[in-house]
Amino acid sequence: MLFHSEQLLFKPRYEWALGERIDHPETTARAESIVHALSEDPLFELWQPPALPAAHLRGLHAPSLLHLYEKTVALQDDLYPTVFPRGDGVRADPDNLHHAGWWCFDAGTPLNGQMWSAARWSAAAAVEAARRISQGEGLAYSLSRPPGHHATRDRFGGYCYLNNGALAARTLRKAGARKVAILDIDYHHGNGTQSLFWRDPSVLTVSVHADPRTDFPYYTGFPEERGAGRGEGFNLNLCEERGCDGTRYRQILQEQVAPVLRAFEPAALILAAGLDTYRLDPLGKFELTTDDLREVGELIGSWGYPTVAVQEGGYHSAHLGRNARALLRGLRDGLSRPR
Ligand code: SP5
Ligand code: ZN
Repeated sequence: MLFHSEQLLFKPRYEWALGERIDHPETTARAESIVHALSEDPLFELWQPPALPAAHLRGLHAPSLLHLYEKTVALQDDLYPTVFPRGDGVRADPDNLHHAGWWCFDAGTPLNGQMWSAARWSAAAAVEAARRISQGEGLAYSLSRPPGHHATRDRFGGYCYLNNGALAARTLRKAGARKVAILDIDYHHGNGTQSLFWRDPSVLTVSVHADPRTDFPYYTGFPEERGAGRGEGFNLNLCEERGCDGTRYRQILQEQVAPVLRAFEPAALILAAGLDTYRLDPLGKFELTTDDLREVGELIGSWGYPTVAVQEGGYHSAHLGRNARALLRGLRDGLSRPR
């Protein structure tokens, strides 16, 4: 498990939900729950990643977005962008925090003085996990928090600031992997990851998620989004109705995801490991149990790809640790099973 304690210093306090101010779901208790559960398990060791040079981020994210993030370290309070310009002739200045709305796509993802350090360590953990896989390990887990799969090249949103899983994929590609697949099992569509590799045939992006007509991120995640240019056909969106249970979920993985991965033949897999498909999750409306998550892990592991598991969502803090442990134990068991 890769994790840095500075990731705990970022505490978003609230978000806006249909005019109501609610407690922010993306809490430090989430990470603490996972650290606690995995520390108790002798199978997992806790490692601190090396710091990530800013240059490493620039290949994936817009310099203007990173510049804005650097500005946020001076913030004394939470900043929620409120002005979102669009259209031609708009010039946004990343030195002016009043312009932050240019780089933002929702009202749930605040900026404050602690965000940038936490987000960078979160990304550093994912990059280090990927580096370990490129050196021959079979499974590495990054406790990335804040999460990443909603972050695009130049926009933050959905509690995400840097796209940790995409950075992991790029790390593997740079280390020589010709093809990498990202499988996103978070309850929500991985819109950021989709957009980052939209035209890239060397990174297959697959996301299994709730119907965007009723669930965040609302605008994307439909099956007809398949990539473009040379990347056409290398993005797959599988939508499932609310109420989806473990049996149905594994059926989708087995019947619709496994053959696509097998045909693509990736050198490694990035698993965007959201746990908000859990039946008690306050945001997700699927019905997976802890044991289902273990079986999901085992099934994915049984496909045999060296795997970087990167934490995404999952908001039932009290059960989050044991759910992460179930998924990871399943993955490990699946990977070690003879094929
Ligand atoms: C990484 C990740 O899982 N991000 C999810 C972001 C979802 N944000 C929108 C959530 C809408 C909140 N509705 C409040 C319902 C509380 N019962
Ligand atoms: Zn999610």
